[in-house]
Order: sequence, then C-alpha cells, then structure tokens
Amino acid sequence: KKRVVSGVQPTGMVHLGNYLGAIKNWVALQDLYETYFFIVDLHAITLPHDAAELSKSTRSTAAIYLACGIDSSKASIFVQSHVRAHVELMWLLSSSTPIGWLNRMIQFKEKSRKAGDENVGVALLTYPVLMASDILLYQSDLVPVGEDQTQHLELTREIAERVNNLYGGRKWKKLGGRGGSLFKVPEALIPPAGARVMSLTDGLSKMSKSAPSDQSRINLLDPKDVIVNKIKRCKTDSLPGLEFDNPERPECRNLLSIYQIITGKTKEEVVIECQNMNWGTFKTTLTDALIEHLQPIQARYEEIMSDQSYLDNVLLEGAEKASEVADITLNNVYQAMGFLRR
Ligand code: AQP
Repeated sequence: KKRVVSGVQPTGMVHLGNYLGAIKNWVALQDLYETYFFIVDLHAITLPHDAAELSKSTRSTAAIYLACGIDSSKASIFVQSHVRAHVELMWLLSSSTPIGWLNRMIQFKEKSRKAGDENVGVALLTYPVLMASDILLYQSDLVPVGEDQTQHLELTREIAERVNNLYGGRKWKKLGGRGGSLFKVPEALIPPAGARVMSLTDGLSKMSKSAPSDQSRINLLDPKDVIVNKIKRCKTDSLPGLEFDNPERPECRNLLSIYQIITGKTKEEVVIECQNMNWGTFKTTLTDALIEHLQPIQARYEEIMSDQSYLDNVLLEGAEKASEVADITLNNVYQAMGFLRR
C-alpha cells in the first residue's frame, strides 16, 4: 500500500477550512492507503504560542480527528512530539539544506513581515525542514497539501533528492547500508476542487485560525446558536439570485461551495436548488445543513473527551506504530552520514 502523511497544527480551534480542506478527505484516504495522521504540535510553536493552551489544543485536535471519522484501527494517529525522530531527522536534514532555499519560501516572507522582527524566531525560517522530516521519515508516497503548501512540498522533494545524492546509493553501501535511496521522493495529492474555504467576512481571504475575528470562521465545535449567528452576519452582496462562477461574487461562490461539500450534492444540483433563492432563504438552508452535519461530530467529540484513557491509548499506540517506521529511516540516515552507531 502507498503511504500518506498529513497533519493539522494545534494552534486554536479546528475550523471548517481544516475540516473540508483536510480532515474530511483523510477519512476516505485511510481506506485506500497506509495513513499517518498526526497533530503537528512542534509546528505550533513556530510563532509565539500560549504554553497553557498547547496541550489542551493537542488533545482536542486528536479528539476531533476521531470524531470526524479517522479510525485508529486503520490510520496511525499520533502527536508529532511523541515521535522523537521528527526533530532528530530535521537536524540531519538541516545540514544539507542551503539557507537560500529557505529564504525563498513565500510563507516565511509573508509570516515574518506580519509577525514583526521581535516575534520572528529561527524556527519560522527552518520549519519547512521539519515538515520535510515529517514526510520523509515515513517514506511517504503522497502528501495531501493545500495550495499554500505546494512550495514546501517542492522543497521536501529537493531536500530528499539532495540527501539521496549526497549520502545514498554506493556511498551508503560502503558504510554497511543497503544502498539505494535513503528517501522516497513524495508527490502532492491535490485535494478535490472547491476545498479551499474562504473567510465568512471576506470571500477573498482563506478561512484561518489566526484571523483575529471569530466571526470569520465556523469552528467545528461551535454550538448551534453561534453557527446561526455567524451565518446570519456573514458577508453577502446585493445582486439577485445565487451563482458559483461570477468572479465579482467571491462570497456567493464560497457559501455555495460550503453547502455543496457538506451536503454531498453535485454543483449542478446546488445550482438548480439555489439559483433563484434570496440570501435570507439560502442562509437558513445553509445553517440547517451545517448544524445537521456538525452535530453528530460534536456529539462524538464529547464522548471521546469524556474518556481520557481511550484517547491516551489511541495516541500511545499511534506513536508506537509511527516510531517503528520512523526509526528505520532515521537509523539509515545516521548510518549513511557516517555516525558511530551504538
Ligand atoms: N481555509 C482553508 N480551506 C481549505 N483548507 C484549509 N486548511 C487550512 N485552512 C484551510 C488546511 O488545513 C490543514 C491544516 O492546516 P494547519 O493547521 O497547518 O494550518 P494552516 O494551513 O496554517 O491554516 P489555518 O488552520 O487557518 O491556520 P493559520 O491561521 O495559521 O493560517 C492543511 O492541510 C491546510 O491546507
């Protein structure tokens, strides 16, 4: 079976964008591939973070994975920092990653500009190397990535090829290794179209955990009245009818797309159903569909959170399974780089 890895950062509340763009798609992937879904807590400290919140958020994100249908008998579900190999391999990869490759990363440029000099730690520059480590440790074939992460995946591929060339093959064999590639070079798994969920208050920017206003996103755990209120107040326009493909109407496209994905209808079905609706009617329809979709997830979440030992066990088993695979890769790289083995 091909291997797939992916994760969400425990940096706040998981929102509809994380769900529709990532977690919901993983549920189908776990039946097709050998999957590793982790909570990327080490990435969550890239920008200044709240220490008291991190572990709570990590637990909650793990419970959300399970509540959304990720199944621990199919996928390895674990916390990134529980598998030490991630940080170790990152250091080894850093030595072979030219700093120019990292300086080029658009997200670094954007996030460092926004954060201001005082808040820009070295980790903001080097975190794509940690991401490369996350992926390469598992010899992943496919990585589901949003548009915003394609540059980082390309970097991962470049790092893999460079380390394979520098230390793999015959050189590794001479040091007692198996020879061949140290890393599989992974491919991107592009998510289904329409999976980029935009802000409720601005149809041109993505729904995001870090946006200051909570009104801009639907959190997966938002209670019913909050969802009603957020959809009631979300940005719309004053044109008649509803349509997907008018570039002047990004909010309209976004809300219709959300409706389409959570109801599982086709675009054509949604067009027929909604094209003549006014905003008031559509907002009620969308709110009802959201509540109907999220309510069972929220109920399962409460159940999972009420049994801490179950969650601990899932994470422990997940970390053990993941470590077995990760340690093989890590040990190979140590060997190929010439480290004295214990
Ligand atoms: N708006 C979105 N639409 C579709 N997919 C999205 N993802 C995030 N936002 C959207 C996908 O969720 C996964 C996990 O993301 P992350 O935790 O690494 O955070 P992020 O990509 O930085 O986005 P966030 O959650 O909104 O945080 P901030 O505020 O930091 O930008 C990824 O697969 C991502 O593509």
